[in-house]
Amino acid sequence: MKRKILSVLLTAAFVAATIAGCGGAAQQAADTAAQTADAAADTAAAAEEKVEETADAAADAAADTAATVEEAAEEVQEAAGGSGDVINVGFAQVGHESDWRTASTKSAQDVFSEANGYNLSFVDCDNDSAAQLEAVRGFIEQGVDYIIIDPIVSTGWDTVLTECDDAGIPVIVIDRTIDDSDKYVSWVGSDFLTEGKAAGEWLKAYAEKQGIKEINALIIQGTTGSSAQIGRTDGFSEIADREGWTILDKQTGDFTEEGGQQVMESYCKSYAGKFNVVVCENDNEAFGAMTAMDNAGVKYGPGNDVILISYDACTAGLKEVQAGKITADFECNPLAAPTVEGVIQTLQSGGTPEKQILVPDNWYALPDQIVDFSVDGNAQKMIEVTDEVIEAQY
Ligand code: GZL
Repeated sequence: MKRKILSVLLTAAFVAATIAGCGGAAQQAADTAAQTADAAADTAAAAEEKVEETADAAADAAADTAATVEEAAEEVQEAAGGSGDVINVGFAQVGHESDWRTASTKSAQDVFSEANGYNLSFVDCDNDSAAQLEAVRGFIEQGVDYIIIDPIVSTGWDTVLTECDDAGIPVIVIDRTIDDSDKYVSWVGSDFLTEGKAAGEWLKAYAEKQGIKEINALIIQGTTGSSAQIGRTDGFSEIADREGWTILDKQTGDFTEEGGQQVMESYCKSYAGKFNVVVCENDNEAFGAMTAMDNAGVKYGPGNDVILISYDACTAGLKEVQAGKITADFECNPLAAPTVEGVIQTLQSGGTPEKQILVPDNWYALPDQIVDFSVDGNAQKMIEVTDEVIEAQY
């Protein structure tokens, strides 16, 4: 618009000069005015172009600045351990070794979902302790809000938990325990020692009912050094020692079906005809032991030579109880994620959660194998395995 006004004024000047003075001097003046008008118009055009270029450059610079500011804001939020409403959770899971583990992982993924307001960083540590420590350090670098750990083994944790503490990231331990550090907010899980004692006290009562005088037991242990293995072995051994039973051997099957089968194949060779009880520290090991005993012609289950005891009581395990293969199954409940979420919500609202939160377990058998027994003076209730119970199991 300015350019247009300027052009009109200069043209008017040129015309005025022409009218005012015809002749040589006048012509010169007119020429000069025309040249001036052209130069002014060029200057105006150049000025406008410069203004437009400057405006464009300023707009670009402003856009760049805005982007930089947004990025910086996101980084600040990340550094503060999360952006906005979403709660960032890192979960270092043991692995994928058993039906129990599958249920535990699904429970966590269902609870810490995007729909529930979480961003879950999940690492399957494949039963590798070094990988698990690395996963936790990765969560620290990510700047998550909370770290959940199901510790493969119960020691070697204090250094990395100190790093979490220094980073201001609360740690919640789920399922297995950490025994060499207390730098975590809460532990949510089962009482493995009680599980072992329950299996022992049940066997004592069941053997009495069946008129079995001598117990010669073989144990297929879980992952060596895991609190689940330690608790179950110690609990059962405490009753065995008290009752004068013989534990012929204890070897780890690493909580896997393959491990259970390998150990049982060796047992069937080394202790042929000498054992009447097999204790598997989880159902997947029991499935493997069943295959090995089938192949070796060993009869197990109610009414047969060998009593087969198992832990976890997953759906597939209860089906084997119902089929008369596993004689009694001692549950370890994997569905602790909702309780862990409760711990996180308590922390979010500035509260202090309990340090230890026990998840209840149940014991399962068929009617003829259900007997009354107590653990540490507490009467125990056994649940009859039925289609409905199996349907409702994890
Ligand atoms: C027990 C859990 C054990 C299960 C196994 O709480 O850590 O690990 O008993 C699993 O099935 O592999």
